[in-house]
Amino acid sequence: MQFYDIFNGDADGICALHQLRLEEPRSAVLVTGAKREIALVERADAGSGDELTVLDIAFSTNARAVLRALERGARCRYFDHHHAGAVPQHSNLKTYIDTAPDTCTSLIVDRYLSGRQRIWAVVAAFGDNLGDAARRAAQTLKLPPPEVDQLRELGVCINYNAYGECVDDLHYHPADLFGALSRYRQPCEFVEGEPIFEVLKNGYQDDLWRARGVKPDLATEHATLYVLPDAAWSRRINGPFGNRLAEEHPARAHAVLVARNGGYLVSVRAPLTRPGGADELCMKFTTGGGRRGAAGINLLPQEDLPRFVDEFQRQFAG
Ligand SMILES: [Mn+2]
Repeated sequence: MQFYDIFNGDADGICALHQLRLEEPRSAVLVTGAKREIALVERADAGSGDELTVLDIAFSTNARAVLRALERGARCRYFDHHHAGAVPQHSNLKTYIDTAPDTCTSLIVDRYLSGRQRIWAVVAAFGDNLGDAARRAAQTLKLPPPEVDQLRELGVCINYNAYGECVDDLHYHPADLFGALSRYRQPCEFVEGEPIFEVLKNGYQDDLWRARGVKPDLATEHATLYVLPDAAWSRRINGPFGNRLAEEHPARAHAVLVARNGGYLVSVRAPLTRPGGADELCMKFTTGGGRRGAAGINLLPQEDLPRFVDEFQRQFAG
């Protein structure tokens, strides 16, 4: 029998798994990738008696692979907060799915573990740009404000590492980042003692500085749109840049596009003050998906750009 830990390569996926493994240590085959690589369950060759733990990737994208694993006699626990589609009933499938805009997979795992590793859920919620939810969870831990700031910085840096077209764009393969993180019981030990943290922090600041130099292509009271050039740094920063803009202008929607293969990679952030509609907008395009507050399109064809700009403005007209 084999265990498979299948998780999104961002802060939420990594911290969700870390919480579970601190409580239930086990060695497992790790299946993960860049943030946009979400069809991960099909990469696990699960059979009879095997156990899959799936974290922070949309059920809708993985439903067929989950069903196939169940038919072969595997068991599956599924934790997520993305748009799920229809979820089948099966005695060997346990799902913990909550698509509320103020939760994330690590907060769902926090509930599952009755808060026993909550400090990592705080890191993850900051990583998913759920600042209010992160601070609410942090409050129950009675942490001093500088420590909360440190958790925020860690969440942002781990999340930043996951963006990119493929793992070649990333500073660290998410499986290796999880491996490094899994040696630390406390986030402050990782921040203070792990060289990887410095690398991510510096990379984030460099990439953000370059993005700050780009002028928006559209800037209205309700919606701002940027197009970044075709470069690895653009693909790493487009999502974190969107998060940062959302925090600076919480009543505004943001779209950050990256020129790519005759089209664009798209990252959309709904206004933080009205966190809805990002998934709805992106799902109007073939390769779009995500959650209500934050969503994306893997490849928006060049000819669809005017339609996207129209739909983006209409979705967040105020
Ligand atoms: Mn997430």
